[in-house]
Amino acid sequence: MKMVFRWYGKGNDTVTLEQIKQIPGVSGIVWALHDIPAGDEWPMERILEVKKTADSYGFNIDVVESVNVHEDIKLGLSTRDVYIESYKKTIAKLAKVGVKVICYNFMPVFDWMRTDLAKRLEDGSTALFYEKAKINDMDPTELVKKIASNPDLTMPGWEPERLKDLTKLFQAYKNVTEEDLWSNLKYFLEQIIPVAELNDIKMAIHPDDPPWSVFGLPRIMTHKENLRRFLKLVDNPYNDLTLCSGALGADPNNDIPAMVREFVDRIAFAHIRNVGISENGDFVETSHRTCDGSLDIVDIVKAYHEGGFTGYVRPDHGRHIWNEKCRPGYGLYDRALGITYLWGIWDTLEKNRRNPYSA
Ligand code: CS2
Ligand code: MN
Repeated sequence: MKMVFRWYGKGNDTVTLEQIKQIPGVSGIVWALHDIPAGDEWPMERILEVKKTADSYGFNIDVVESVNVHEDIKLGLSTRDVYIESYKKTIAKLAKVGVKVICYNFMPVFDWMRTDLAKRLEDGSTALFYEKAKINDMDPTELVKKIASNPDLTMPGWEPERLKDLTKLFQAYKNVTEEDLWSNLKYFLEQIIPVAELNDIKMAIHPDDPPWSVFGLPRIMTHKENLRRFLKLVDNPYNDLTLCSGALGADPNNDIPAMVREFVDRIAFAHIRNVGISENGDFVETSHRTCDGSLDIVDIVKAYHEGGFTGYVRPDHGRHIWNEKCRPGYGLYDRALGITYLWGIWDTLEKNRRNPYSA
């Protein structure tokens, strides 16, 4: 496995490249041009800037997370072709700097959803938390009003332009069914995958987080049958998965180690983190340790190792520990601790006794 670390860019991240450099076994940064609106073509000079910075630290920039998909593509509007064309041009540009994987998602309107970004855990740290009833009972128009009156109310991953007119977006999705979303995703993939293949870049869709419909919006990347269906939409090795254990794992019916064993040859990018799931469906993010959450992280890493996984791995989110002030889920300390835990499991399986100081 190739360990990488998500970095939001200079001035946009509390974590520095110097700090990332000192985390054991990190070979690359996972990056994106987060200020470029979904649907716009990425400027080459900006891409080259990232390459230059990463090179100066000896990091690869093989994985982009994400080139976001414009809402019109998800909605299947006639305007989608313009955005698909610009997506193709961005793929070709990213290939020029050696990108190997592009992560994206096909969640309508929102990216990941939580109800509390700083839930206090018993050890005094805080973490991202989802209270199922709160979302199920929330009238989406209430949320729209809340966001409209409080522009700061956003979440990492929520693109500002999507939040600008939520009322219009909710309206647009009123009659969009899961089957509509499937056919719009197929249309997108049929256009994009040949370009990805030509540029030797794997497209790796991130599952829905949480893996169920929120506010009545359709969500389809939610469980193993849908992952099977997805891989068949365009059955091509460049049409791959970002298998996120924490996103899919929030549904206790999703057996993550079994999913890894089934899909490992079509997983280009692994997000490995743990979640603690309550009886009532709430979940809180925990340390990476198996014994701290509901997922068997040891068996998940074992499944990747058994499958001879050579793709990219990141520790996804971490708790906020030692009073670290950071982007929710994206502090330095707990993601670094998570990485050493993942390496510990992997090295044990590899019987990794390499001694760099031996003659
Ligand atoms: C990420 C997602 O922060 C996260 O949980 O895994 O926001 C992911 O970057 C997007 O859904 C992928 O496009
Ligand atoms: Mn993830």
